[in-house]
Amino acid sequence: MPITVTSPLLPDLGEFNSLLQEIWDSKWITNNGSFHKRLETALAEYLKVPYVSLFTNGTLPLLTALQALRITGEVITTPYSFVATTHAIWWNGCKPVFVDIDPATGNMDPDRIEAAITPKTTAIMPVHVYGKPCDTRRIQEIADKYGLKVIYDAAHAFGVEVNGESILNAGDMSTLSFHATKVFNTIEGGAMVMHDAETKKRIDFLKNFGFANEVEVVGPGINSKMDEIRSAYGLLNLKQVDAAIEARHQVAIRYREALRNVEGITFFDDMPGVRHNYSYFPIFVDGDKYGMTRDELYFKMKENGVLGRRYFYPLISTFSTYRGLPSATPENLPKAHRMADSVICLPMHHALSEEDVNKVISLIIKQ
Ligand code: T4K
Repeated sequence: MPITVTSPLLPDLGEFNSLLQEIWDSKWITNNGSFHKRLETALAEYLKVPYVSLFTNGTLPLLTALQALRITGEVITTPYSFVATTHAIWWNGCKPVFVDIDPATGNMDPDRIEAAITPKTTAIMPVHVYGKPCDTRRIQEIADKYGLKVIYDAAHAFGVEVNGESILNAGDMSTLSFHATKVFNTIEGGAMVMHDAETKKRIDFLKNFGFANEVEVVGPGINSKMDEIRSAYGLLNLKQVDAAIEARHQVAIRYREALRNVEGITFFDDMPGVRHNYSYFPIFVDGDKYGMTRDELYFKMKENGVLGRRYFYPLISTFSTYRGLPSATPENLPKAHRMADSVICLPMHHALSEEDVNKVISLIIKQ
């Protein structure tokens, strides 16, 4: 069996079956049913945020956030992410403006934001990449100075806290992905986090075609409601997510111990005051020092049944839709290119055995 980059956290099948029985008995399978409501409440409590609105995946809340805030013109974002971040900007008819990253975190470099602002800029869409918190205070200061909205793509940042406070409370809205490959999954799924009841109401309208009631449509909504089956599945997974995060933490500790002194291999350490979720474990390969290029190591691991992934290579700014944008040039994004060209995300999930972890390590250590 290959060792894959991740493996989904699955609820107990017996418990899931009894919730399915409840759903079957109720004959209410979607459209804001009781499991949907229960999961929203449970997640708000777990994540320490005021309001959560569930979605069918992590892409649609990004689209909906831009729509809800009536974002137009240009949106400043990072090229170092999964392509969904930039697609959401494009689908709203806005122009993505890429700024380079800070290599210390992989996140958008706040020092580069002001130079990218033009009279057409209306929002900033940063990503807490790999669940590492952005410098939310600095980003907010810039946003306030120029009157911009901030929407965080927090797809990787489930449960991440800074000094005891959820990172999801930063900005105007944050979005989450509950895809099978994420720390917390509902198979497919996602959510938006917002600060007040009025916004939650509006988002709930927008994810249901814009319907405020049977006869009134208050905006160009979409259909992106999570169904009852996935909501029930999510309720069960929520009970075991802390244990899963702790299991991931132990894997991170082991990787760090073993790889710390390997010439040409670097990785991130935990940040002070941060509750991390260990969603990914990226390493960065310096080919000259390590003696093998990133791709040589990547394919060697693959041939030996260790399926790491080069998240996030290629950079979003190099894809055909975006590469013609003025901000997409490699000269504008040297640090993002360097990171994309050196990264391998090692297998990281709750169910990795000691043997699996040792195999990954030995493939990196023994050239
Ligand atoms: N913003 C950011 C920053 C994101 O990273 C993402 C998604 C989004 C927004 C959008 O959220 P969603 O709309 O997806 O909810 C995966 C995921 O599909 C995607 O959700 C994720 N980011 C992205 C980083 O990675 P792939 O194409 O790498 O997944 P795949 O199918 O190759 O799976 C990777 C490994 O996981 C497999 O080798 C084995 C394991 N796996 C996967 C699945 C689907 C399983 O063991 N079981 C499974 O069912 O994209």
